[in-house]
Amino acid sequence: MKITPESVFAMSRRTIIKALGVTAAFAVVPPSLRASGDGADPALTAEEAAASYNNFYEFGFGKEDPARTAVRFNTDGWVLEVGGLVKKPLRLSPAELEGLFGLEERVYRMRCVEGWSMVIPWRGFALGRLLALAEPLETAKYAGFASLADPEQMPEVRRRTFPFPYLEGLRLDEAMHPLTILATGAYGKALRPQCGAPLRLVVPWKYGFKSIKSLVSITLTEKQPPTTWDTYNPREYGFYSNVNPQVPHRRWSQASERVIGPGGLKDVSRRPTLLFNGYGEVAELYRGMDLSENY
Ligand SMILES: Nc1nc2c(c(=O)[nH]1)N[C@H]1C(S)=C(S)[C@@H](COP(=O)(O)O)O[C@H]1N2
Ligand SMILES: [Mo]
Repeated sequence: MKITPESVFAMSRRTIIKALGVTAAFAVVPPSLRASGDGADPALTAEEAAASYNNFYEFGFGKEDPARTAVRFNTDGWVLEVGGLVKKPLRLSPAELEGLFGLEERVYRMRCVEGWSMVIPWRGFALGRLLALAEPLETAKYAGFASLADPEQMPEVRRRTFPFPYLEGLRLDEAMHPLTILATGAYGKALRPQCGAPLRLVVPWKYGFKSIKSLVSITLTEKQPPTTWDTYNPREYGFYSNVNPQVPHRRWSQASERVIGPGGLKDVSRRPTLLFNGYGEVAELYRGMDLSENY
């Protein structure tokens, strides 16, 4: 069904869920999952800014490149593979995923390791529900994620300027955490190419680079999977990459951030960065771990 983007925000949450044809059982989101983490209802980043200031290296290294070079990104016939240490390997299209799991709106803050942040209304479902369907084996401890690397469609993949495919990884308990979602939309409509169409990961308590775009595979493993940034520069980018104001990047402080607000790229205000990006409920995942050692 079609949703008019402009009318979506005029609707109540309940109406949105009805309009999306999502059953009530799927639609119930505990307040802690909707809230910004510190209780305040955050002001959404202007949609235009979220769609024109992007990191998506496959489509260029400049912030404005992906919006331009990804316009004709063709995602027809897309299949997400779930495999590795699972009882039931899966191959599902984005439409099949939406049919299986429904869609909920999640307003999350996104904090880039570079020091800027946005507040984005995603539309998606908990990754844990998909992983449960695949039935992880006892031996599975991690999930590895890979983006599409199509030289025909992605200029930097064609030029081989960076180690593509872009890879990411999570510990299995992080991947199963209810805050971790796969998004097929944002701002009430399907994801734009530059934002990771047709399907991306969103892990709101970690730096933005963990939220891998244009996802084609999820592989459960026993050992920690290689990730693009940790392989490329392990001193600066760790496997965990939890947002943490007390653990500086090697070249800059992470104590505060520039929030891109409702007025877009001209509406930027500085605020203190919060531990786990404000999503304190994930702290239990790291009990007993030294967060500056495991950065
Ligand atoms: N495949 C892929 N995924 C990616 C990236 C990328 O270059 N390639 N950039 C990451 C970084 S650094 C950030 S901050 C977010 C940006 O998401 P946005 O452009 O939707 O704001 O995507 C992440 N996912
Ligand atoms: Mo980022």
